[in-house]
Amino acid sequence: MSGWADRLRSDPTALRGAPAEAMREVLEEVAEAFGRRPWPLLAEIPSDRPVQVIGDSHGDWPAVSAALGFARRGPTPDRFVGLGDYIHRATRAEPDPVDLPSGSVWNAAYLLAWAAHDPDRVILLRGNHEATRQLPVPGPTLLRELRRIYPPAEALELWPRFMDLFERLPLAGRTANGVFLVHGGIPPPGRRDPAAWTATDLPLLEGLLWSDPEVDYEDRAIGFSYGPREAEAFLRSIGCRVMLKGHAPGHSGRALWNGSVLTLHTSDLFRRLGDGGILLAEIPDRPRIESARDIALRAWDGSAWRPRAITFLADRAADGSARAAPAAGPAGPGRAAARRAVPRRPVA
Ligand SMILES: [Mn+2]
Repeated sequence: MSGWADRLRSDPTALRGAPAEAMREVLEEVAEAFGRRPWPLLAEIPSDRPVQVIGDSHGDWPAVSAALGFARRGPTPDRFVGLGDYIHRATRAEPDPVDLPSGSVWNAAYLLAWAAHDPDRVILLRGNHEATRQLPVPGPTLLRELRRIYPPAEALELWPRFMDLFERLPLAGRTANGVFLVHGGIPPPGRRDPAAWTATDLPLLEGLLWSDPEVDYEDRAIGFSYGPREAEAFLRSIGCRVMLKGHAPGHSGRALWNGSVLTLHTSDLFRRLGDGGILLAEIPDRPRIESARDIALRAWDGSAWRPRAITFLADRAADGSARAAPAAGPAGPGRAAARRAVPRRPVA
């Protein structure tokens, strides 16, 4: 045991300059830990302490390590949940990671090392980018990023080791106080009972990892759209009132449907979308979470996590654009407005 995983947990770039053998050692340790204690498809997360949640990070290890540092700042660390998409900084406009070379590699290795070391407190959910061998994503970059660090044969040998580990991560999470945590959306009809979920069900993966709220739905050619009534019915069926998700960045930092869905992104790549910022959400340790109004949002300013107000959107205006909910508490007219039927677009 040469301790690479220990070093990595205190510094995401600790393996920079080390041979591929060091990364292999870390990934083997993670695989052993996951084997000793396999992750369920739905991670059940106790609410005896706050839960800090990050959205899509896409290789932004400085933001991720700052978030995990915040979660672990006290003598009793908070729980920490990642909503997926730790790798691939590619967008169609930016095929190569520029600011953080090989950021996907360091971000993934750092988070995996933590999840293996402290599975009660560090829980990584799968994003669509971690399921790319089941449902391909456009422009993946993990292998290219590995090749920048390691000789080609070593990179090609490490790549499937990363993917094997990602494919063992939970598809979603549920806190005891009623928050559903997932990368994209709700399961498609016929798959709404988590007890019947299976690891190889591609429509289930598509629903959870690729879907978007109808207001964010775009022609990805994969995934489903869902509306407020479907989302609320699913959440109630599993004992939840609120969903925290990543994936579609258009409403990052904003709560849809009067506080039932909150979207988060935790990456420099998306900091200008939605209400902007590199975000961290805190689910408090109270008995029940009724709305995103119960959740504390913070944004990273480069040195600290600053409190950030959440924008609450109710439903769609007649022109299809989202509009702000009237300012009201959970019992006010904003809540009633969210329960009205809204015009729906057919499921794609
Ligand atoms: Mn995604």
